[in-house]
Amino acid sequence: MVFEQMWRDLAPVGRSAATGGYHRQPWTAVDAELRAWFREEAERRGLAVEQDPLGNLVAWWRPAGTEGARPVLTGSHLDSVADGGAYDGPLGVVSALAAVDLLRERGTVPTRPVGVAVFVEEEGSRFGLACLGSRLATGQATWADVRHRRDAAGTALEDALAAADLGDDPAATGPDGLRWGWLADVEAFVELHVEQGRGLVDLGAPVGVAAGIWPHGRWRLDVTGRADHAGTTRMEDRADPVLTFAMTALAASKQARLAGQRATVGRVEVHPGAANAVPSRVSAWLDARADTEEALAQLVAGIERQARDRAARDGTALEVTAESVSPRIAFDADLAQRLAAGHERGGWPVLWTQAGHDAGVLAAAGVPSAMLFVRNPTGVSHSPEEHAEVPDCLAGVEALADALARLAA
Ligand code: HGY
Ligand code: MN
Ligand code: MN
Ligand code: MN
Repeated sequence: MVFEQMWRDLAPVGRSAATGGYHRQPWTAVDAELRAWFREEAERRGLAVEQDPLGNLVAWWRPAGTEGARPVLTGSHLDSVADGGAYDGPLGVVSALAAVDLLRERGTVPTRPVGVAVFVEEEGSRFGLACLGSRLATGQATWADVRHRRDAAGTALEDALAAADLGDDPAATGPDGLRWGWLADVEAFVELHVEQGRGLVDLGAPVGVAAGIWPHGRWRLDVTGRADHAGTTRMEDRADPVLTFAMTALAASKQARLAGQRATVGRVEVHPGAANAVPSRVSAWLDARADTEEALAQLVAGIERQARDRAARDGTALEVTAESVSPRIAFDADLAQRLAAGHERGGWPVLWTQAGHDAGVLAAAGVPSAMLFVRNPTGVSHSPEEHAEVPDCLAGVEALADALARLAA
């Protein structure tokens, strides 16, 4: 079956032999391979591929007579977190292409153009800003805001992009050049995604519909202390930023747990990184999520307060920088209802998610957006363990095809 064939073709791209996880960072050789795969699949189907200067892609199915009609958009992303799973992102892209196939098999001819989109750097795994591609496409970030961002190796985004040689210069297109003016005319965007928790397992449903996304964001914590000898420096004479960091990570976990919210420190850099030296600086990334914007602000402020108290005790200096913040998103209720109700088995459950998505960014820009989730048996995501069973994936393709048929008819 075509779905499984596409899945097999993608499987080795960016896969670590050691862990089975994926390393699919934007503007790398692996990214070029993913991009080529998508182009080939689109062209095989006679879809016209457009690429913006950042590398966002849209493959268009434009049957005769759809000129001038408001388009319907689907798709997702192909990038991954470091050592991520196979499904987060690619499932939405593969399912979108499979849904086009299914509509054609059924003889459904849409009366609107149908676009399959691939947004770049959704995870923000390279340059720190989640949903970079869709933020730029919708004007929620500008090229001037982001061009000087650096990855872990110190490469600036503008240089990474130039090296990727996508054939277009984002700087030359001007501050608004990346904006997709036509997005304002989109009838609906439906992103299919693997579920990243156990909501559908608990509900016993293969497919669900997203009600909305919790507000969430990333904050960079830079703690500066004083480098010194690990042996000769008395414990009371140190200014050790690792202590400030460690107590902050504990405080973050405790505060989030008590409040029923989420706080994670998934990335830490200790400088200069010598086992026998008191470190000079720690950079840590706090990911925090909460059910309301007020609760999120309170959570982050509470963590910051404890970090500052601790820094004062340790003789270190703390700097907090917001790297990316996403507001609470309630998806178009009407659209969600139509997606949920439109199934012969009596409808799909509707559920909230704590994970960010390009659909959230498009929704924030005023594009009527919705999401379909496919059951994940263990709920594990952002990990090589992430999984979805083929029958559930096929149910997802069907649900997406049904949604597209209704929206584009
Ligand atoms: O990090 C997230 O929420 C998402 O999976 N991009
Ligand atoms: Mn993800
Ligand atoms: Mn994703
Ligand atoms: Mn020595």
